[in-house]
Amino acid sequence: MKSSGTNDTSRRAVLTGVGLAAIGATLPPGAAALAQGTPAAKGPKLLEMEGKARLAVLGDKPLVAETQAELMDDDVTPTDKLFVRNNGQTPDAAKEPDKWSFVIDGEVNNKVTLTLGELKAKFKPVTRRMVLECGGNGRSFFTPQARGNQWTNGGAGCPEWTGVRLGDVLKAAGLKPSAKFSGHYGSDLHLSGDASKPTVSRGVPIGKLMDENNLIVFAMNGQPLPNIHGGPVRLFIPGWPGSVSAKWLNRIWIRDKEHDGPGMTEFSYRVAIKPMVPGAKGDPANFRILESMPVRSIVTSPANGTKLPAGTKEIKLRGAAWAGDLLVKQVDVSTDFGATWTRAKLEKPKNRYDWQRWTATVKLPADGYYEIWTRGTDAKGVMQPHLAGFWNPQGYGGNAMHRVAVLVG
Ligand SMILES: Nc1nc2c(c(=O)[nH]1)N[C@H]1C(S)=C(S)[C@@H](COP(=O)(O)O)O[C@H]1N2
Ligand SMILES: [Mo]
Repeated sequence: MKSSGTNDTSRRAVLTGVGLAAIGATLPPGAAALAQGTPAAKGPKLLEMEGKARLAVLGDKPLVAETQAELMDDDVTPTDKLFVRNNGQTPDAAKEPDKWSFVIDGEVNNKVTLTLGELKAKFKPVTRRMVLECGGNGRSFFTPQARGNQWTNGGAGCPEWTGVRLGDVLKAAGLKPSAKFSGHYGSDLHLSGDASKPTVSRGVPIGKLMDENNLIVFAMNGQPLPNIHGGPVRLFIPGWPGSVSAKWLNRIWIRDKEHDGPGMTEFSYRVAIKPMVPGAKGDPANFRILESMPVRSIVTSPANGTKLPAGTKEIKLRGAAWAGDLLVKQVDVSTDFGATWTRAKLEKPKNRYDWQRWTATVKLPADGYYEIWTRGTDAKGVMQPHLAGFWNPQGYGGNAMHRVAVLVG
């Protein structure tokens, strides 16, 4: 496992001293087309926000910024490196966080209103390292282009979340037998400025809602949850699209039927039941809700575009892998475009829903251009495909193998 000691930092500085732009300059146009570190290649706008690293901005209004793969090299994602995905306007930071309140209503025996202060006083805190992943992660790999933010693999991160178990709070409210689904609401203003419109409101079936890993979160990496990540209070439901994890939480509505808030209908967070023709319009009747996220493995070191000294004969790789509700069983890497594969050393997760770090050492027989490919296989034996398949209008499930280019000499 990687530690953040000085050796590591200096080693990385050497490896990433020259970026993809430099490799691009030495290659004919299009030659690096298979590699996926698109941010550097496209020269993205970088985020400038206090408390955040220079993430790649995918959109301004609403603010969406993804984490470059090489910034996902820490075992625990530092707060400044976690991606940002807003659907509406960013609210102002709460002045008195402990007075922040939310309600649980609908199909419950007792409607519950709790302030953050009460939540901390009445329920046992839990801390767990868990992956948050945007439902659209990997969308940019679809052909033809799917609608929405063009995420590469950077709509994911694995910080340490502290909160109380959602199930404990729901037990206090008492679910009625009619409880079937949840609807989550946050206090961020809709992009249009219309206060009567919820920005996004998604939910999950009661079975998933009661999972003991779900938290009502008030701290990240040991610090109060930052405003940009939904502080003072957000929901965190791991394994499923990040959009169910409402930021600035103010209401959990327990419903007697599937929730129909913005983000639940038509093609939103839905995938085709019967495979559709890429680029076709699609019929909403052919779609089901995307639940567990698919398996994904990424190379976090070296960075895409790394130039290595002439004569370099082998390279140490590091990465991460995760698979929604499932464990990752295996990670393999290739340096010859998938002709041969080497099994990586895969760590166990610290707790359920943690990502799994991996390492591997591969040989580079001669100077020249290489691509490092990685592919994960989940506990059910399902592997990442070479390309993003099962096209759908809004581009969910784009979990093509990750590929980074390196140039020796
Ligand atoms: N209230 C509210 N909650 C929200 C969102 C939002 O726009 N508003 N975005 C969702 C989406 S799509 C994702 S992927 C995650 C992103 O969380 P982050 O910005 O902390 O990374 O928050 C989810 N919760
Ligand atoms: Mo998302």
